[in-house]
Amino acid sequence: MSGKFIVFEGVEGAGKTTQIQQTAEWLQSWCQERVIVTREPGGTELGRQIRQLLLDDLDSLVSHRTELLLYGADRAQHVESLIRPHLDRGDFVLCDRFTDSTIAYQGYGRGFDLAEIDRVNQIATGGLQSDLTLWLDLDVSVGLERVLVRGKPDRMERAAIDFHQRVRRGYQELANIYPNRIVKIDADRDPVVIQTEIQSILLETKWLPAKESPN
Ligand code: T5A
Repeated sequence: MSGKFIVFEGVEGAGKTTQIQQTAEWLQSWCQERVIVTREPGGTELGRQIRQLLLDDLDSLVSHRTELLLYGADRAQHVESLIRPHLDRGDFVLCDRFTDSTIAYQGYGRGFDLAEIDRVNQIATGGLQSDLTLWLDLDVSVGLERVLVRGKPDRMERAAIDFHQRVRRGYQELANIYPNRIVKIDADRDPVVIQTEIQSILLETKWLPAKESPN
C-alpha cells in the first residue's frame, strides 16, 4: 500500500468539510487525479443509508451499543470498498472523520468501554490507521453555534453540551497518546490561516511529488 491516508477530525462545526475541500484542491495541483475526498459516516452507497439512520432517522432511544456498531459497519464497508483500493493505487485519501471519531464520541462522549471500541475499530479497519490526522480543535460552543446557524441540528448535534465537551477532551487525550500521528490545529481562526498551516504540515511530510507540468 503506497498511498497516504489523511484524516480530518474535530468537534461539530470545527471546519473539517471546509478545510478538506481546500486541501484537496491544493493537493490536486501536485497530483491531479490521485486525490480522493470521502467521509464517515456515508462514504459508500451503504454508508449513505447508515448515515441517514444515524443522523436523521434514529431517535434518542437507540442504544449506545447499536450506535457503535452502525458506525463500525459504515467503516468496514468504507475501508474495504473505497479506502484500501485507493491507497493500493497510490492515491491520497482525505477522509472527514475515522476511528478517532468513534473513540472520542462513543468512548469519551457516550462513556463506552475504550477496549471494546478498539475491538470494533480493529474489525472494521483490519488494522488500517491514518498516516496523519489533522485535529481541528475548537471550543464546542463556537462549533455548535456555527452549525446551528446552518439549520436544524442532527441527532448528534442535539446532544447535551457536556457530551460535546467530553468528545473534545477525548481528542486531547488521543493527541497526547499519539503525538506523531495526530496534529492539533487551532480551528478558531480565519479559514485561510488554517489552510496555510495545513499546507505547511503536509509539505513537511515530504509525501508530495514534484508538481506535474501543466500540459
Ligand atoms: N460520529 C462520526 C460518531 O459519533 N462516531 C463516528 O465514528 C463517526 C465517524 C457526523 C456525526 O457523526 C458522529 C460525529 C458527528 O456528530 P457530520 O455531519 O459529518 O456528522 O458532522 P461533522 O463532521 O461535525 O460536520 P459539520 O459539517 O457539522 O462540521 P465541519 O465539517 O467540521 O464544519 P464545516 O466545514 O462544515 O463548517 C461548519 C460551518 O462553519 C463555517 C462553515 O462555513 C460552515 O458554515 N466555518 C467557519 N466559520 C468561522 N471560522 C472558520 N474557521 C470556519 N470554518 C468553517
